[in-house]
Amino acid sequence: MTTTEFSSSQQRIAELRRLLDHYNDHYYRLDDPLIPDAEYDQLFRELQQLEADHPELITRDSPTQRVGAAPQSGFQSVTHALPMLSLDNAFSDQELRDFDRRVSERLASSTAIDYVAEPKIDGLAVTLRYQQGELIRAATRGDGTSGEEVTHNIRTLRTIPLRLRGDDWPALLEVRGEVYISRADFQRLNAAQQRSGEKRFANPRNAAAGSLRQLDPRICAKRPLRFTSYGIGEISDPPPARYALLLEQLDRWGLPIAAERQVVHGAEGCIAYYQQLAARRDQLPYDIDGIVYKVDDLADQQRLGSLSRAPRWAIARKFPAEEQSTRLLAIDIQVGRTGVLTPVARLEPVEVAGVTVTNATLHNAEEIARKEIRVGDTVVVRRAGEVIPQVVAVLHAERPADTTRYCFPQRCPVCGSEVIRDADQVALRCSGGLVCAAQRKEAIRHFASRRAMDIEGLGDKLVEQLVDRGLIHSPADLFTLDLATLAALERMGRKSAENLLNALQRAKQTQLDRFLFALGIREVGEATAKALANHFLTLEKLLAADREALLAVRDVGPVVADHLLTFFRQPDNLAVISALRQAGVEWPARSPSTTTLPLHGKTVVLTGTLSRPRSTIKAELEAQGAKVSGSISAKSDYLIAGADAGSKRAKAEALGIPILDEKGLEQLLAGGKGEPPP
Ligand code: 9MJ
Repeated sequence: MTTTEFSSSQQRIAELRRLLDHYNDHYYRLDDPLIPDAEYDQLFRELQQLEADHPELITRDSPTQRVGAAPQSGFQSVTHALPMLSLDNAFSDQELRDFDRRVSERLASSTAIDYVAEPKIDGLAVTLRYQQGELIRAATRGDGTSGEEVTHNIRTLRTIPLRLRGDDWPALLEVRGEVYISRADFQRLNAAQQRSGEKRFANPRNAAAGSLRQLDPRICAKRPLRFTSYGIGEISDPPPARYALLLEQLDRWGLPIAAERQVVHGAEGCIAYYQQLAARRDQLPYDIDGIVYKVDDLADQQRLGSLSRAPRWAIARKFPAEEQSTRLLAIDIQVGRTGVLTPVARLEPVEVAGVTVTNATLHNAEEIARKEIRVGDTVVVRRAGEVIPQVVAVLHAERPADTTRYCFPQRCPVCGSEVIRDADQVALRCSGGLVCAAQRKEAIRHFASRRAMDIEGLGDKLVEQLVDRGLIHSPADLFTLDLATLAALERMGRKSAENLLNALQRAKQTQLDRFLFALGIREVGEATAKALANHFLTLEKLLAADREALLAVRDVGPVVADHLLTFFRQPDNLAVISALRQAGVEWPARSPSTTTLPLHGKTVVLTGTLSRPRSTIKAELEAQGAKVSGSISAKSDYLIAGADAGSKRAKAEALGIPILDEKGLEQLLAGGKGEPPP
């Protein structure tokens, strides 16, 4: 080795130590991770390798010689009677086989070694000291030699017994395991943090660590911490002969153990277990970052012994990291089928859990603001299981100087229409409706669907082709297609083209309610479309209706009324409707006399001051088939009399016509809403 090579190794070692110390401090002490764990692991391994190549450069303060953070002031330091070891990692099946071979060789074993395989829970290692069966002290792992006393907080964990069950426990027992938060509890905790205006936690591990670090046990008591046992420290009696039996013993004493643990044989047994658990990883109630394999025979564990940092009898097989960091190159806006604008991160390609990721969802404008995401940032991307990759955090320390806050577009990037915010929803939406290219395909599919215009033979693929080739822009354009154009499309013969044209021809004869449903107005389903058609009878009357008139329709509340107004206010939507009618789309006239509406044939007169506008009440009565007349006569069926009713009331009384107050009116209308009288 040349002196230049040596000095460059020396420099890199110094740099790695500085970086790792910095990241460690943020991760452990500040609960503010700066890089994903996988990246940390990678740097750590690089340092380990360099130090292995240059043992003369190892110093006592190297991160490889001191895992974890030093105890802080405010907590009592506890020196562990037996060191709390960490685990060596295997990142591939081969590294696992190498581990198994080393174990076999050291034990001079001719048969497959038995291991206990268990999930590697991503939490916080602690040790619990039981004397005469009573929990007397709990401490965090710290640097493995000494940690912090957290008895006051650990006592608040309901999964940890304050007194061991049974009476066969040793006088002194130290139990080791992991404190963690389940995924579901974590979601609830973060939602609560947000509601009370407090900082959300980056992940369950950090939430667990932050909780144990509380000086006030009342705070920790409110955190959903759990515990699982995976070993022992000091013990006054000899333990069982096998690790699997030890776990069962701990279980009997009332300590939680992992349900997924399993005895496996040899390296191949280990690998089979890995594959099986990796497939179930997303269904587990807690985050795991790998699998731990431990030699089952405790006497063999003794014989194998430990290195300074980790035992020779155990190894952690790490899963491919679900999180990686990469650069955010741009934020694009995707327009979904209902017009919802979804920001999508364009990323510098990065491999996450075995797949190259170039895009990730940013959910919505609020999420971008909450996470303070900017174009140019280095972001943490997470891809768990089949879930779409997500940007989970920004590494603020790596933000370039020239970035600016992201501004969400105020106009649809596809059609230029105004972007609107849903009432009490976070989604931003393009108001372009039928004319927005991105919404067009979906709108046309919906328009053609069986319960809408029922255009047979107009499948998804065909709509796709027609829109992509610019042959149709709106549902109205469907009716302008000709045989030559259709027959020239992919997978379209002359016969299918003819069939489609016939189907289009047939579809022109429709019903008003089907037509309204086919327009795809938000929240106007079949039932609402029918109610609108029955109420207004003609499209013209519906188009002319103001908010109040719309609210008079049964089934129409403020939200639907606003959707209708927004839709019919768009000139482009009106142009599409007009073009459809020009093309010959028509429906039979709907008239109250031809329907079997509940108040059909009844004449009602209104008088006096009513609590709602007369026009509204009139519309409601008419919607149910009643005729509303201005003057009382022998032919009148009801007089609805409000306050200060004058001569009409007197006349009705004289003629013996039923007089209803507003309550009576409501009953009349309510009665009419049910099935028509026989
Ligand atoms: C976790 N984190 O689940 C160990 N661990 O054993 C399990 N950690 C461990 N075992 C010895 N299951 C040192 C650490």
